[in-house]
Amino acid sequence: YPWEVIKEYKEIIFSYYEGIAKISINRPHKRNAFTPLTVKEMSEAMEIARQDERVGVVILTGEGGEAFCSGGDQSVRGHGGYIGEDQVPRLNVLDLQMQIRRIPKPVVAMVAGYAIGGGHVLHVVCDISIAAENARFGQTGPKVGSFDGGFGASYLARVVGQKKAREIWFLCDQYNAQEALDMGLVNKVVPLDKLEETTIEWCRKMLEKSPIALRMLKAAFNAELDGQAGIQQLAGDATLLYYLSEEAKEGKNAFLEKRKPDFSKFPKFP
Ligand code: 1HA
Repeated sequence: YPWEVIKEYKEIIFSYYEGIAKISINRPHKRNAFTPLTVKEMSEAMEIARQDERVGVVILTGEGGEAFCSGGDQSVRGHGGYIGEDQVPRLNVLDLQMQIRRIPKPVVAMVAGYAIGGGHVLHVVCDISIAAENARFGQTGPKVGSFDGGFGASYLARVVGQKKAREIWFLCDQYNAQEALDMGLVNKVVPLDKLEETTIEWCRKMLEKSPIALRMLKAAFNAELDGQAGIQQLAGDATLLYYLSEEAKEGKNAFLEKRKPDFSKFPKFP
């Protein structure tokens, strides 16, 4: 596929093709483990994808076919977080998880090889996960001295159930693609050489649908789980729709024209 680079980065590849933005971690020598810079670049790309009106769907993936992402780069893990050039310890992947959840467009994890640790959590928070047959899933926190008790625990439990989520975290075993499919952790498993083709096919099916309907559904799925913050997102979308109406425009116009608003002509639906 003729992906065109949207912006050049050091540790990711950010590209565009027919309504789809692809954010791909480019550290295959480290099984696509992320540093603070990788995450910063992914965050910026996600924001660009959000603002870009051409983009209807985002694919999150990793280069090389051997790993989606193996989590935080343990070689830069320091005192209180992962340390970048500025020497400041960070857990900035948590902000990226929030962005994936908040962006009002579907985000699809395209998983080849390992999705492990913080890399596993990244695919978990995506809306859809498509796995290659070589995909392997698992958490490692309790083995390497870490844990993600946020979406990594609570949302994982919503996806696979409480018993399975506790097993995944407490035992730190790895699961193959078929096992992941069986527990509802991924949507589909395909041969590695069909992974991108299938993912694009799924993206195209979503791109043919009403963007506002998809947006409202994503907000609604989140709202049930995210409490006040989830309702804020859904309510914001309700305001967006209201701003499109003549009724809302009458309020604004009356203010600008320094007159009393006349809402009498608008229906009072049962
Ligand atoms: O838990 C959190 C957080 C929680 C709250 C808030 C923020 C968080 C942020 C991050 C995280 C975490 O991600 S903790 C979990 C960190 N990740 C791991 O424990 C996975 C470590 N990697 C592995 O277990 C394995 O490498 C693997 C199962 C993914 C692949 O195994 P394989 O195919 O045998 O390859 P391997 O030889 O181990 O790896 C290839 C190279 O990549 C090795 O380097 P080399 O010896 O060639 O120099 C290996 O060291 C490197 N590598 C792989 N994963 C990582 C890594 N280097 C640093 N960090 C890694 N995560």
